[in-house]
Amino acid sequence: MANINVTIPDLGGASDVEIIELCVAVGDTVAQGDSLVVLETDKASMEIPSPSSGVVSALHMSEGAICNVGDLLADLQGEATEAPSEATDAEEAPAVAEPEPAAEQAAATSAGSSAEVEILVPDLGGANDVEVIEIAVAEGDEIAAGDTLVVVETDKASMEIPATTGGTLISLKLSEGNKVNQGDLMAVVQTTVVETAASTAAPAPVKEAPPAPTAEVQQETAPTKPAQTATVVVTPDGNIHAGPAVRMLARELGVDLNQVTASGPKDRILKEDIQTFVKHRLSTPVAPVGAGSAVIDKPPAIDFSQFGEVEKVKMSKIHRLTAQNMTRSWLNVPHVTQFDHADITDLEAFRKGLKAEAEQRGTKVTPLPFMLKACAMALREFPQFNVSLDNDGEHLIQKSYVNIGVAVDTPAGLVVPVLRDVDQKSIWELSAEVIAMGAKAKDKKLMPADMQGGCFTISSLGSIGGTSFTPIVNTPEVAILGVSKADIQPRWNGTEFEPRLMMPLSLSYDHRAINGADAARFTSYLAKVLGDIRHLVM
Ligand code: CAO
Repeated sequence: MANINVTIPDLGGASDVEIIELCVAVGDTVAQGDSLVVLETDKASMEIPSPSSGVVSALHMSEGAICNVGDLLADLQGEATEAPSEATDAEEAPAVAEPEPAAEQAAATSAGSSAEVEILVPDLGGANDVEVIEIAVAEGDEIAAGDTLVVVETDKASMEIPATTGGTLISLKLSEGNKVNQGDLMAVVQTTVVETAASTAAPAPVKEAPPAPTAEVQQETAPTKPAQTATVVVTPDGNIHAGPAVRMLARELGVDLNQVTASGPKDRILKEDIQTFVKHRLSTPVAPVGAGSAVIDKPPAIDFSQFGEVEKVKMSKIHRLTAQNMTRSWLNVPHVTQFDHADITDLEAFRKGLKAEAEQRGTKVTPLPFMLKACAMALREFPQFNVSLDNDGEHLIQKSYVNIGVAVDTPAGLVVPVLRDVDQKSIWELSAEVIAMGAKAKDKKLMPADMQGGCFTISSLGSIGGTSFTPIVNTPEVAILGVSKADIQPRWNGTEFEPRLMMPLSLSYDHRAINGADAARFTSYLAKVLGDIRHLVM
């Protein structure tokens, strides 16, 4: 049994590096290569592996401690894994696998003041046939010592293999997908050699394996060749633990690692975690801008054929667009619906009195043109309803024109043609336009311009039935009036109940733009105007 002092290895030039995780405790039995601690520089995290198997007899650092190369990290009681006779102390122990003499060829030649240096694959923590997943350089590149040449990936970790020397990369021997082993030739770098008497006299072959983070060992009895692992866990965003390959995949897919749930050991994000995240996102509608960060899961897919015969029917384009618009409005707009009734008894008497004249004019007057006219007046009276919210979240766009859309149900889907300058048009004009637009809509003749520029929408279900409903605001408008079927109801006139024709009004509004009191004033105003249409001429 030997007492092995484990010190902090070369950290790629980094100093004052923080220990972010202790992986062992005093008394733990560790195998060679087991992680002792995890360090984090501003660029990367790295695990410091145990150079030998044994029992941790002392830990000289705790989480949060700042360390530098050579600092004493831990004591191990164990067997030295290797005892090269030529090495006498840890300072001389190589940081990486010494090239085997058999593999050492005269691969480098001195060229006056330059030499070609072969860079070999270092010890990969015992892993064999490791895949190259990324080539970080190209032939002709000027590289510095420490620059990443390639990224390899074992089934446990990704590792960046850095250049051991700077210079011009004159030959790259690997490509993506290659399987590599320790000692394989990765690249040849032409580097400048500072000529010394020795180098001039006998230029030595240069063959280097890159130093990966490793634990150097100071051993009292015999030096131990350090184990090699290069589990580089890049963590620029705080406590995220993800290897370079995972990070690269995240970058390619535009995935924010902060949002990914890690399933690897010690909360490490794995490739599968990214894939799961992306799959989930693709199948989940993301709330549009303005709806905060809410993400709502789709209901699970169900095979309805298990319950009976079914047919899959394609939605029309209008139907699909309507679905999107409705979802967007529903998710963006804080909706409130204000209900009211308008007494249209007198209006209906007047309207019916127009029947003969309407026939003469070749048209028909329904309650809708009166609704349009009353809403146009209300929009003038309450201009806060004639706005859109600016996307900057800080402004309202106040409109001076009064264009009102009318929802029309067609076999192809719901469309909303817009009637322009409603405040300036007569009931006759509006009647003709409603009929014309309704016909155009049903004949699929509406042009995009016919459906743009609305300030407010009326959705009338009065010809069908119902007592009230909650229409969805037709964004970017901020309010919509739902009209239900007028019905005779008993109303107290002060001395008795009398039958009155009451039309239900359902005003949905965007509570970001309009407050409830204004909504109540708006519907009260509509009820007043529709209750006595002499107000329409005021
Ligand atoms: N209460 C009672 N009766 C009403 C009414 C109301 N609120 N609104 C309309 N009516 C009556 C009309 O007076 C007419 O009856 P008469 O012929 O006896 O006068 C009858 O219902 C049919 O009216 P209409 O639907 O032909 O005309 P309109 O002006 O009310 O509507 C338009 C025009 C284009 C909206 C219509 O053609 C249409 O498509 N209606 C379908 C309803 C619809 O799609 N609404 C959109 C809902 S989507 O959210």
